[in-house]
Amino acid sequence: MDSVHWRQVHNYTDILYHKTTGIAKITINRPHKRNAFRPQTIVEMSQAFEDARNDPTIGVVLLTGAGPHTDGKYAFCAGGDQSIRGEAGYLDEQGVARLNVLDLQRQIRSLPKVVIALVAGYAIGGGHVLHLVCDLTIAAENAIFGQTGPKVGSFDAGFGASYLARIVGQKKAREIWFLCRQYTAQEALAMGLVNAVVPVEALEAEGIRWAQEILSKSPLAIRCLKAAFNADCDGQAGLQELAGNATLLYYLTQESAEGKTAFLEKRPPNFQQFPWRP
Ligand code: S0N
Repeated sequence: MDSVHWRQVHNYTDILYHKTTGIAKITINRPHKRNAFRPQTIVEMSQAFEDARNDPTIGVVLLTGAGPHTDGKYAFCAGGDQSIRGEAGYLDEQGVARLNVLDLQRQIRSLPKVVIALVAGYAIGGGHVLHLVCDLTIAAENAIFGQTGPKVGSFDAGFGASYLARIVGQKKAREIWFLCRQYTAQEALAMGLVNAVVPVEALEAEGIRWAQEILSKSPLAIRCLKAAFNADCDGQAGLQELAGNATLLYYLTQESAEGKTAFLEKRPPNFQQFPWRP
């Protein structure tokens, strides 16, 4: 693997945001809470993902959790911060209850770049759903996966249920939610929940290796494939995303440009020059 130099992009309170050639890295930085998120964490993650989306030099985003904590334990993310859970969601600085992680889940899925979760330690509750909605997951050998909703008075009936079932199957998804057990990295690999398991000290290097392999491929091909995988699960919203990419590709053609140019030149378009392909 080429060694990389990470450049810090912005000073956030709850996350770290770094970039290197082709790759952005978002690190949830609340290890004292096992990287549980509060509304501010989600706002910052959303801003970083938006920045990565808008940066044409970035093709892959790594999502991970800071650690280990001072007690030696690792966490990717332990879900919503239960200490600030109010009656209608997680309270922000102004005391407004929010469930804004749902917006982030959609943002990650519709990001036209590849998002790889690097999971060391706990990926639990809403933190488990976060890795789930990433395109790929690389787990450290110490990773622990699970849902806690029915144990702690919450549930994710969106991607957390239906997309989980698409990945691991209906029976296993129901087991995960109904029993709230914890699963090892090897168990997660066996059920198709993660793509690879590596020693914790090799986790970031492995993520970079996968990212660099992806970066050598065609950006538009990867973009359309991601939209196609989403379209299979996301109904009209998924089709809209896939269709948007079809429009993007069409805009790039001379055939599409002829329609615009003819309009601006106040003449009839000459589409006869383009074939009706088989
Ligand atoms: C992760 C666990 C298993 C780790 O256990 P361990 O190693 O024994 O550590 P602890 O001593 O328990 O924790 C260390 C310190 O970290 C704090 N902490 C851990 N998790 C959280 C958390 N989620 N919120 C706040 N604090 C947390 C501990 O309190 C402890 O601090 P100190 O040392 O000060 O006591 C274990 O920690 C665990 O089980 N954690 C709770 C996991 C959990 O239940 N998470 C919430 C699940 N629910 C959600 O995530 C909501 C999902 C969601 O966000 C959502 C979904 C759909 C629709 C809307 C929403 C939405 O709400 O936005």
